[in-house]
Amino acid sequence: MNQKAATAAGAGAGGSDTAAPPAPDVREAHAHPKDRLLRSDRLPHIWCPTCGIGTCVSSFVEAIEESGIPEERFAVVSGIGCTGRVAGYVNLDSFHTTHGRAIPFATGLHLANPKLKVVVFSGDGDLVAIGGNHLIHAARRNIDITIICVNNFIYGMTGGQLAPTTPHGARTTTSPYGNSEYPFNVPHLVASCGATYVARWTALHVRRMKQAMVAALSHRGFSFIEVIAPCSTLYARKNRLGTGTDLMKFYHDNCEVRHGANTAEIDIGFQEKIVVGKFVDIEKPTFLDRMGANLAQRRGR
Ligand SMILES: Cc1ncc(C[n+]2csc(CCOP(=O)(O)OP(=O)(O)O)c2C)c(N)n1
Ligand code: SF4
Ligand SMILES: [Mg+2]
Repeated sequence: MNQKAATAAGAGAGGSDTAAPPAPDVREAHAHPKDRLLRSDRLPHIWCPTCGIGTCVSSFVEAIEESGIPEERFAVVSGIGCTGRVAGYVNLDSFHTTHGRAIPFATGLHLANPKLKVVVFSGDGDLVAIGGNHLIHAARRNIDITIICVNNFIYGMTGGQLAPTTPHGARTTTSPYGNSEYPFNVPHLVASCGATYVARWTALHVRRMKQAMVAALSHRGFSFIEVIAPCSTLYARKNRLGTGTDLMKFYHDNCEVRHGANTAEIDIGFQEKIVVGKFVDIEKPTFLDRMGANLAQRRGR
């Protein structure tokens, strides 16, 4: 037994006259101010260094605090993907559902208990590709839920394949010669379907993103925030866009804040200007408002 171990063993057995100081609580010593809203026992998280998803989560937990909505009223729903892991890291009632089905799951929660503040936090593939049909119908019905869509321009979790959000010309693992398709302009898609709050920010705009989240959480009706955060590992590498810092510099130099912009004019081209801002913020009866009014009318009340 070496000297150190012998001393420790002696102290532990009560054989020393100097009591050992209590072991420091490492978790407490390293407590983060947002730990209350995060499942820190699940950390470290799976996200790559410089990925924008973590930044969105940070803005989201700040928005929850700032919204004044009691935490027990929140329900967070995610689908499958890198972004889909958000549900597992927030210390709220949360649900990690199947790929593309976060919106119907969230709709069910909302209809069963309209007092809940149901938030869908998921990726572009989950919401706009496999889940696209659910997205357009939830927007059309003005279901009172909030959607936060991290658009990283690809399917991140499965290896960086082409998504319906990949900019024209961009390289992905399944488009080595560049994407020949037209991508969705997601804010325009949801706005045309009937979304009543629509905004777009990037992972650089942490404060604006948080403010948009606070606004979306207090909005009655279908609110949608697109956060542009190109996958810094797969998309950036395939397209030789540099490091996470280079991506941030790109947003800084190429984003144009244009509140109220016509969503038809905010397509995202490969390495072109990105229009950000709040595009839609209107009041309109929600799905449940319309259903209630319709039933009351039929019953003659
Ligand atoms: C029904 C079904 N189809 C396909 C998959 C495989 N899959 C898992 S995540 C994913 C795409 C993820 O892309 P996105 O939603 O954009 O999330 P990201 O990882 O980019 O954040 C796919 C195709 C699956 N899990 N389930
Ligand atoms: S693979 Fe891309 S999207 Fe997924 S965690 Fe890494 S950087 Fe983020
Ligand atoms: Mg994606």
